[in-house]
Amino acid sequence: MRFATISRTIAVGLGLIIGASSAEAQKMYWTDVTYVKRANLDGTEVEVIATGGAGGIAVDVDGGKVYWGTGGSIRRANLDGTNEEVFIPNTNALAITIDPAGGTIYWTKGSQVWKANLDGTGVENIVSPGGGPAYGIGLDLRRGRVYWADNTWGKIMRAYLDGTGMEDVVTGLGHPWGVAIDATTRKMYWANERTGGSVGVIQRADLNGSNVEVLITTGVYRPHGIAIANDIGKLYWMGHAAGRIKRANLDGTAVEDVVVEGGELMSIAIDSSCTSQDPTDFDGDGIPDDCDPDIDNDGVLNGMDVCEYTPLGMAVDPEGRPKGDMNNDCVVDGLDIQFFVSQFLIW
Ligand SMILES: [Ca+2]
Ligand SMILES: [Ca+2]
Ligand SMILES: [Ca+2]
Ligand SMILES: [Ca+2]
Repeated sequence: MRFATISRTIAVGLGLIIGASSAEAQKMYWTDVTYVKRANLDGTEVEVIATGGAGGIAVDVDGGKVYWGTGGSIRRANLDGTNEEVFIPNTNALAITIDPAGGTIYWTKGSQVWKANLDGTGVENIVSPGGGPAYGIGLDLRRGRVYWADNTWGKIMRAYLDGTGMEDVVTGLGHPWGVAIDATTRKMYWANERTGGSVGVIQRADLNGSNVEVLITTGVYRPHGIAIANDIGKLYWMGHAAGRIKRANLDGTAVEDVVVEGGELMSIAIDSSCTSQDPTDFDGDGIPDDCDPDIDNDGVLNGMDVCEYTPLGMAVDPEGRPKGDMNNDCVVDGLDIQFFVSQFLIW
């Protein structure tokens, strides 16, 4: 998996230089109410890869699998649709996202968030907020959080990857649908399918919920799914009411149609969902920090680490703090000895 990530990054880099052939072109995958389809990012080569879509969709390009919800189960197949199988039975996955490096899938079922390992084990309900359906979900692996949009409550919520720390991030929205996270720029984008009397807007905010802005107001067509293609700096969304896949620059400019097919378009995923504009790789494991669920390789997930980074190779306690860190500053040095002695002197 590690080498696949590296080779993928190299392939993308070469593709930008020499012009990728169609066989290597990045793809977008989507569900409508009947099919699962894919196409190149410029909208060419649309093909049906499965029937029975309607729910969420996510791509694990390193593992070579696409996952989608049918209403009754999560199914998966190879990227070309072959070897289709039931992955998780008896669940209605409205939105799906994948942490390829961590080998984990997250999905919404009603207002709940569930997770499982990509080998199908460890199925777990991590939060049950009790709102309406959540059609959008996204991961900020760098800070170890999962985000989702409650369509009825009109808000974006988040929690740590184990479900603890659930909180509202943005409230008072109309009916938010898809959510896309850009960990590098610390921004989240969402599709608001109805707000006030309008047929929807595309919005964004900082990952902590501040600086909410309306990015795109015209030609959004009651937007549903949304996804970011970091390699080309584009934002894609499903124009549900017009059967169109639209895209724009990340600042909202240059809005254009990419696919015009009719039908009710639901969710979209892009096969670079865990690439990053920032190549920083603190622990040197080949996974950029933005995509690495454990940046310092201490075995504790980002967001659950008490210390943001622990020295590589240093023994840590179960919270991700270096052993021997007496004064809780995440560094083991002479200050810890001073702290220890001062405690001793007090007694
Ligand atoms: Ca790394
Ligand atoms: Ca790591
Ligand atoms: Ca860690
Ligand atoms: Ca210390």
